[in-house]
Amino acid sequence: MTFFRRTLIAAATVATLAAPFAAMSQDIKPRLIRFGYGLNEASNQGRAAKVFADAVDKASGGKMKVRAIGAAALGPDTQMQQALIGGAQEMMVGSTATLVGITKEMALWDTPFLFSNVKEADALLDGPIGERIKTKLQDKGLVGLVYWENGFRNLTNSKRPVNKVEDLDGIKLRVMQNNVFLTSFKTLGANAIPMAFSELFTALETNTVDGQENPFNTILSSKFYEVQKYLTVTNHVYSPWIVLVSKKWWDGLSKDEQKVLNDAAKLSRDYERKDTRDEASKAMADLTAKGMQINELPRAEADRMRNKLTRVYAQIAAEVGMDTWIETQTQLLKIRGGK
Ligand code: TK8
Repeated sequence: MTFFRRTLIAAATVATLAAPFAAMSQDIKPRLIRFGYGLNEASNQGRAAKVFADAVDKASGGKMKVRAIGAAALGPDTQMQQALIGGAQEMMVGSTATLVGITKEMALWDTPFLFSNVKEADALLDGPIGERIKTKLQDKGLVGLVYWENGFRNLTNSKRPVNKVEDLDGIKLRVMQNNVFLTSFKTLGANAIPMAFSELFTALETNTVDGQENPFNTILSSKFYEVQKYLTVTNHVYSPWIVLVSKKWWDGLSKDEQKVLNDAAKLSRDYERKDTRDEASKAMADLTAKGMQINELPRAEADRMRNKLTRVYAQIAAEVGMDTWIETQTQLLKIRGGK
């Protein structure tokens, strides 16, 4: 092959790759995407935000730049959601639980003990039900790209090990700003206090609250082991995170730019779930080494919790709609039967 031909082919390849962004080539400034999140940079959330940012940079040939901003520096989840709706911020990742005030169907994911393993979670979140609930956000000014894994939530506190439901009595427990969580933990006897995640460490440190509940990964990355002695493995609910875009801003993007974000989001999701699961599988040993006293909630006690929460299940079914509720149960039975 002559040098000339090779150069021509190379030039043609570059042209093809760059074609979607040809229209933008007059723009000197890349599109800046502020991507906010609540946890530290050194967390599963922070690592995946970086993977997302790198993927967007690469796929857009540097024409789209994601600035990942962690530690709730752009505000807690609920504040960022409003900034996205208003168009003052482009993207974020956060809990689906704090979105329920905007899109009530998100409450489905708050259902205690809904999933028994991550396979079930992936199937439901990435399947038609997860998609439909995500689409509902669009009426409210948000575009949901993908679900990331926050994880199965466990309980920590500074008072005592929780071996039975009654051990929760009177424990001042921070919960997310979400009615299902609030009602559930009140029903179980805790003194449940809704609070933004960004205020949680200080609240634990100053004993404004005695405890909280989050997945292993967050207990580690947010250093809750410094201010909490007891960890009870409850797996009481599987929490997703959702990657959100301001619809106002999204509607101004070209189809190719939207594709860059969609593809990078999927890539970040696959990375994030794997990373989270790897980290979670080692977390018990890590947290024990950090001095936490860990116990597992006996199965019979988990069943007692579930039974006490009957009213909460009815409340969720009403919020998400009976069709979706029944379809969810049907899907889960199918997955479980297929094992
Ligand atoms: C991080 C939160 C966190 C959530 C919570 O911003 O608030 O407890 O589990 O992951 O979204």
